[in-house]
Amino acid sequence: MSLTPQGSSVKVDTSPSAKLERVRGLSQKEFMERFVIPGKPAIIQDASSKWSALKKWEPAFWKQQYGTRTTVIDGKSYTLNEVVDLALKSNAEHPAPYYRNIRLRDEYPELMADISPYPEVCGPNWFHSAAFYPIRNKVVGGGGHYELFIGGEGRSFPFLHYDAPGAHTFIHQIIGYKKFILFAPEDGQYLYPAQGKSFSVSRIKDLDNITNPEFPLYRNATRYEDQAGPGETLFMPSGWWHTAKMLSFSISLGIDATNESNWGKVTDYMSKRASFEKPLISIPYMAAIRTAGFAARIGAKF
Ligand SMILES: O=C(O)CCC(=O)C(=O)O
Ligand SMILES: [Fe+2]
Repeated sequence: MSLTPQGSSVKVDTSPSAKLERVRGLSQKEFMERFVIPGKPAIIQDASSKWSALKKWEPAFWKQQYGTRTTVIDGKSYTLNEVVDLALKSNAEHPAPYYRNIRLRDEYPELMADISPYPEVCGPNWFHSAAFYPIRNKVVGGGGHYELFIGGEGRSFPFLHYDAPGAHTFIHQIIGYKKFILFAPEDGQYLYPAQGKSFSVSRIKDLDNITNPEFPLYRNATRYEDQAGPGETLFMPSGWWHTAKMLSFSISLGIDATNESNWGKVTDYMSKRASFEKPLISIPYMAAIRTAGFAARIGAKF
């Protein structure tokens, strides 16, 4: 019999994780009413299931087309050949470097055709309105960029967080399988957010090994856990805490979105960040963002 010494690392006992609702065949209006406005996450099974990327973006494609291209991941330089080969060999004991948050339109503009048409059910996105283009890169987190992720089995996204700038996020799974772990915004109080400008990042580093003395409130949080495969899209409403872990070689594409349903949350997030990062110019900065939002709203159908 083994006794656990007082105050040592006792794993937090969590109840089984809840699953997400899976949907297909919904119009933009139906999806808005059932998920976006109530702020409910879901897995959409048919949003991007016809993209040519699903057949084309195999490992061999990346190696043939871009193998000699170099990139820096966590301070170390790799060729795309290495990124792909390491991701193919990756496992939980030796997880590969994660090529992540790569802006597709900037780095691989010719591949935009492979993710077209962008699904209507994932819109509207005010970040894509002409009103936002002049200031888009000034918005915290970029605002509406198509971001590419290539990684391997056993590798996790490095931290639990909710997305800047307080936007909704769609993660389209293109190749392989990815597990997502989510918590509702109101459970943020149990997730130990960092102080200061990193308020949307949790101090919990390893969700599979949470210890009670360090994070006692975690046991009160409801953990949602689900996975997406090729052609499936995770919808995460504004403010949902999350992280991800790859279950195989994986390629996905993420994008953040704002519209009438979450514009207030986006401006709250940006003004909170600005109060830490740009205290001297936060008033004109927010005025520019609110003006862009106002202009985007005019002419938006939702
Ligand atoms: O798919 C993933 O690895 C999670 C990505 C993510 O949460 C992010 O880029 O903010
Ligand atoms: Fe995220």
